[in-house]
Amino acid sequence: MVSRRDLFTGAAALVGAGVVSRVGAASLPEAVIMQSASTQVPPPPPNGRPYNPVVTLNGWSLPWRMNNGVKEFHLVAEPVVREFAPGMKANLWGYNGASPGPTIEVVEGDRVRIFVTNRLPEHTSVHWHGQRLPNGMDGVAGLTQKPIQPGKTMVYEFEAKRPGTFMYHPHADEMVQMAMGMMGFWVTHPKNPNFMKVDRDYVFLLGSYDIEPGSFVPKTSTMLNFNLFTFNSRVFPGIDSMVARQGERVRIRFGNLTMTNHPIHLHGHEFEVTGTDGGWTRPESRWPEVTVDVGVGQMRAIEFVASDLGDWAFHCHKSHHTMNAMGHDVPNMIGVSQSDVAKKISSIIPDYMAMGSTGGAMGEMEMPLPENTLPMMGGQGPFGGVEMGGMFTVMKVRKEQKRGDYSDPGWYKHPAGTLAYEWNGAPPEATRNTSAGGQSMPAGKPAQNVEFNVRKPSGHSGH
Ligand SMILES: [Cu+2]
Repeated sequence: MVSRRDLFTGAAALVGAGVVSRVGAASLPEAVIMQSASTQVPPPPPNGRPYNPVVTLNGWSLPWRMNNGVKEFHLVAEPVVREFAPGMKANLWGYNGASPGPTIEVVEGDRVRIFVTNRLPEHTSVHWHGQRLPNGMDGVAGLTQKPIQPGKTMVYEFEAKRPGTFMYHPHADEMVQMAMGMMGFWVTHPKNPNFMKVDRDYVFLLGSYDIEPGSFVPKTSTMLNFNLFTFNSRVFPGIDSMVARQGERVRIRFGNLTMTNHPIHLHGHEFEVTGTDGGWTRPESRWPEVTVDVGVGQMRAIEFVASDLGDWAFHCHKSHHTMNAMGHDVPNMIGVSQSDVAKKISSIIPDYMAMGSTGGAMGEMEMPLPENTLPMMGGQGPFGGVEMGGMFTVMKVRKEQKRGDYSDPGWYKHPAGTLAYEWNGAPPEATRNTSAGGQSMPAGKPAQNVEFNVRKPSGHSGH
């Protein structure tokens, strides 16, 4: 995993690798750009009202300046290069050097002024998803404002009325601009920093891209056949782990700006949905879950007590969403002996790749990959290949993790007697059920006389 966590200390003084200051016109707040794709833990707020900052997974929070009581931010819409995981970079559009853009953190009741400079080759706008604001600040090009032309800066100004979780994204050429990665997170903290206080508060956006292996730019007309599913435009093993000290209360907030729903699943703990993009849920309306489905355009905040030590998987439960770019058009050859068929086909179709005849085990397939793509699954865990990529990361709960420490503690060391183990007795006689409707395949006799279908999936239609 990546180890990092550089800090910056607010708008005035910037320290840390990856943060570059770009001074604009004198009247504009400094536009800070981010060049790193690793998680940047924000410091306590340097001015304004106090709050407990969120931690953006593989992202960062945008510094601001105070100007006569108004919190001023400067967003720059621009082309960016985003590393999805080591070995693959994409040319996206984003804000201030990264996609997703920086998280904007304000406090309930703050007067907020956001300068948006457009450095894209086409016009844009910014919609502040979920906010109560004057209609003319809602950012829908053509409906509530003129679009922001290339090279121009427009100013949005409103009071952050409702505490909670929000997103921002363009409402101008949406299909292209969102497929290119233009989106960001917004958190309005409650006035009272003790309201629904948690020990750790993680945020990220769910994303999807269609980037052909070997190419660098997403296809923007794709509606269903996406091949990269991301947490904050990173894919496992490029996604940082989340960490918690045992017993801490953890909140994780995620917003969905993809074209489909994502059932997000946490192992080893039950959680409750405590917030949506419409606000905090009432305590009497909550129930325990281990998976929550996040619809398109929705946001969910979940909370749980990190009670159990370990490395707990946290992922989208659609198995195609925990695969990376390759392999979405792979024929199913389970049960078929392929000894040298694959080689012959490869000489005709260079990028041909078949699933193993005993199942997937794609994490262990060694296929030559085109430049700039990722194996379908690729991360190494302490016990071998983790056969997932995409929307997958790990929630690491440790006794010794210090409060406020977000550094990766490494892999969990399982105490004696708490790890699945091999049974070493004699192999059992197989029980065969020959009653109507059930018949086992004879052992050791693959395929012959057995009819099978090789079906080539056409993509993700219908997911
Ligand atoms: Cu998903």
